[in-house]
Amino acid sequence: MDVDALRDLARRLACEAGTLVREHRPERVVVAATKSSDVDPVTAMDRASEELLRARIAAERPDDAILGEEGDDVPGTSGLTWVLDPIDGTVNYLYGVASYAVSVAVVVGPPDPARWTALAGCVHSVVDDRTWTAARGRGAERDGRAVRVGAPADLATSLVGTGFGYAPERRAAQARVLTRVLPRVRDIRRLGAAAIDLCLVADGTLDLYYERGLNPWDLAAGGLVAAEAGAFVGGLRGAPAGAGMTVAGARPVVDDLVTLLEEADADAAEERFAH
Ligand code: LIP
Repeated sequence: MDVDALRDLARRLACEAGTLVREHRPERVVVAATKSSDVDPVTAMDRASEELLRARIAAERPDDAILGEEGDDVPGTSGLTWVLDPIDGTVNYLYGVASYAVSVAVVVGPPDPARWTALAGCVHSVVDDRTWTAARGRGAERDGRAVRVGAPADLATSLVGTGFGYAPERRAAQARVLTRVLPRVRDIRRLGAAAIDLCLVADGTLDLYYERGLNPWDLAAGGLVAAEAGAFVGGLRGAPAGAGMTVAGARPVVDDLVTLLEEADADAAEERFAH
């Protein structure tokens, strides 16, 4: 696999879709539809960005499969799957909060974070044009310069990113976990786009990150960027990163966060607490 060529293609696709999103943002963005809940929006631009990405991949890599947030899965014969988030941070895009990105990754194996091997990826931050890239075994970059994960002294002085799901029960459980985490860290940042959060861990802007409920397209590219920058990227109780929990950060401090989240049952099914 020429992972450098795959990384360069991921960058080109993410930046092209990012230009579309930036240059064609309407004065007033409206919700085109809702998905998993009334507050889980999709906009016309989410769909347009994904259509562009799919068209380019079909033209340049016709044998590859596609797994995208807004469209149907496309099967392939090459064994490679492109994992697409056309706008990660859609609520931020909707309100004009400047933290949303196009995320493009390519993986080999089953299109499942627990079993795939990520080969290359790019996260392009639309508003400020920051672009993080990574290729397996080749390290991670931001705007063409190598990045390394920060080395926080301890959990108590760590700046931690996190996020919340779209379902009320999920949020109630995440709020409960937050009451256990907040007293134990420097502070929390809820920036609203997991792909960017993971890349901010990669370049040391955030010390740690955790979130329950991520979809494959939220973590595919950002997770590789963080891992190639030297971060641990995984779940709880030895599980891989995925919907159950995604945690990222430098060892040994990230291990203290993992322990805290395990003690707080942060990966427990919400029903356990819905009373
Ligand atoms: C978002 C994630 C974010 C999470 C939101 C949502 P979307 O993805 O990036 O971290 O907190 O609930 O899942 O829906 O904007 O692609």
